Amino acid sequence: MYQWSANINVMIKAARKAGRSLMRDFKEVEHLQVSSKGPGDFVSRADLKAEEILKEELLEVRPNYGFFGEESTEIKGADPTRRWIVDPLDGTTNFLHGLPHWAISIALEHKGEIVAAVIFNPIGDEMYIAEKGGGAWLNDKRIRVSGRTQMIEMIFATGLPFAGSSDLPTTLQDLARILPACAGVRRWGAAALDLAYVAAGRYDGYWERNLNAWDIAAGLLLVQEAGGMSCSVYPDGKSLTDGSVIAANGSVFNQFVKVIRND
Ligand code: LIP
Repeated sequence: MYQWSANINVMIKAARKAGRSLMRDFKEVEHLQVSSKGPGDFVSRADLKAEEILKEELLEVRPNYGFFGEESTEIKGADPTRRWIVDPLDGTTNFLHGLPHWAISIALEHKGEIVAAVIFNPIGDEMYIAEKGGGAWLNDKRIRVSGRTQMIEMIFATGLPFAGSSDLPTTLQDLARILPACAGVRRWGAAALDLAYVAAGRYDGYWERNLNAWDIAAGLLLVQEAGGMSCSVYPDGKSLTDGSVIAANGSVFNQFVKVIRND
């Protein structure tokens, strides 16, 4: 097994601690579905609590690093070259509805590059880990992107716009091009896990637009370290800044990029 850096150990410990808190709250959410008030406020509090745990754990050990999380204002660190990029609860809508598909995502950025990544799915007790140059791992097993070569046999994941979002026509056009060319498209609702599944060879590829850096930072490194490729949906874009991603195994990557960009 690869010898992780101290940072990865810190990230794993933090993810497990936040995971225990979210698991306790997830059990409550089930009861709240039937209450007239619904679980909305409760889930917002669960999300905030998880981010507080992560912030405390990560900054206690690395007080000089910055912290950029979904739920709070960015903290600039004394070391401006390093920051944690954190999504305490990716797949919030799933969590809210009692659907067991959500995760904690933690990435470490150094000089603009992601160098360490942990994505934790507490329900399945799946800890995805990647470190630059150290490969990608699921618990103690090395993972790789899928070996499929024919697009028609492949399964892709994506996100679907919700609540009147303006990118619905673009998404429908994407689907019209990709669906006839592949074995299926899935929308499971947690971008971090979508990327982790590409890294683990479960999905052959994934694309989505309008995400945030915390949704994808850790997953991008996992895909890369698992032997996959990724880029922005936009020809001159950068995923971490424009929030779009196309990721896949190397055999289909160029073809997949062409389909999504409609080249
Ligand atoms: C969500 C993603 C989901 C995506 C949503 C949203 P959140 O993250 O993981 O797959 O389609 O746009 O960004 O809000 O649950 O952290």
